[in-house]
Amino acid sequence: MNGRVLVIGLGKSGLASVAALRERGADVVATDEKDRDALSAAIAAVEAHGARFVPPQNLPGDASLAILSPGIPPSSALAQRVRGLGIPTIGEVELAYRLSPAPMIAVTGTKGKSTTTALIAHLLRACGRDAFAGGNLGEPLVSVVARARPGSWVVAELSSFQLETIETLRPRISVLLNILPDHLDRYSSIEEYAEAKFRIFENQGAGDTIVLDRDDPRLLALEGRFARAGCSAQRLWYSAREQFSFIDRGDVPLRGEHNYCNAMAAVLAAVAAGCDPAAIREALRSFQPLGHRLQPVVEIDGVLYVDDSKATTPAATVAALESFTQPVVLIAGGREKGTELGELGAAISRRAKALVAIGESAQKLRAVARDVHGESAASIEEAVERARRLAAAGDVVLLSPACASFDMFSSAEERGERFTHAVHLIADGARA
Ligand code: UMA
Repeated sequence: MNGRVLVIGLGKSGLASVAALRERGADVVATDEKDRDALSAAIAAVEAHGARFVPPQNLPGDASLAILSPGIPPSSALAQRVRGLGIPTIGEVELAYRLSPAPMIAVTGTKGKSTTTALIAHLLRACGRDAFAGGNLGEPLVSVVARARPGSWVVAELSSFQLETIETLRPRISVLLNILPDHLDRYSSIEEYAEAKFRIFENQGAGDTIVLDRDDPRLLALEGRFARAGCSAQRLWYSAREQFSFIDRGDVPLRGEHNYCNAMAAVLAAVAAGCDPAAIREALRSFQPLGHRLQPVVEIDGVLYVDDSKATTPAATVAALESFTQPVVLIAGGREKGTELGELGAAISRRAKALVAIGESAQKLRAVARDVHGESAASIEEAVERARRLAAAGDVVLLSPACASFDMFSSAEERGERFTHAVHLIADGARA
């Protein structure tokens, strides 16, 4: 790659872009708005790749391309300044697409993206294909595509943030699972958020496939739009209310109706990729759920502890609550993202016997769930202890926060690990 490239943001996405661009011989300059002291490890990594760090006030005017990290909105002052210098700006996933030797299956939606992405990759591999999964899921897409070959499939989880900065990205197969309120701290409305997600289809055409949930009214309404735009990509619709020809509910090794929907989407994507339906059905049974998603931890004194730390939206927690028939002691709360809590409050009242609230949103959650017994805890360890006292044999203690983790933890994974650790300490005490 010729010329100078500016990488903006030095988290996972930015550092992976620096590495990929340097491997292709680009002259790379990188910047980040964090305090320089907090950036020492990132700057060392940039320099180890033979690239150079510049503070955001010293941007190079001569860069021919800029790569924006998903956490930095294109409307931010920094991104605007870069465009003001006349530097064309794309996101890391657009860069990954341009560098990829393999066709892409892209998955978006508000909830279920990671499970569906991992499931598609699992189904393809079990059917003898070479598949690599990544993107919003964790490993940056630009690193994933470096391992792919022309005969492979790249299975990409794409967030609305990542889709805001695509240009030519054209999935061979796209999957849109659902649109529910999320990230309303970045978007002015759910419509604006939905439009970012709909960009997944914008370059698709003849020979491509679009997989969608017919039960989501925002998605069903897209059919009119596709028809008006003369979209020639094939559409495959699924519905939990209709007969599905490839699998039964009993074939899905994951809890909850929402996971049946994720499985139907994944199966259709695998069928579109040319896998044999009988082999897909067989492969589905051996899928291992991803961590921190309705993951059973251990049973103590007849109480099942479940880690659903990756539920970072109210809708995800509602789905989690609805996947149990037993009484639930719910641990929830954290940093809100501007979403409505009304429906969650109703689901807690319907399904939970008690709520232990944590983090910045603790008071607000207790207020919307005032019909059930509520307590607040200052740490996840205290929350586990309170939940243990509130639960009786036959109950479930469920960590399903409905919020982001960043008020108390560095990530949703760390929150889940701290929960799991606290639960194991209780289990050890119970055995002693
Ligand atoms: N930064 C700035 N200015 C800003 C914001 C951030 O300079 O205005 C800098 C920060 O100082 C930091 C860097 O940018 O050094 C962080 O970049 P980032 O926020 O894009 O985070 P990454 O570590 O690169 O992780 C990103 C995704 N993060 C976001 O979209 C916020 C990860 O998704 C993704 O896994 C990773 O790339 C690899 O693809 C996380 C996420 O929360 C899990 N996603 C949202 C979600 O799932 O709801 C969309």
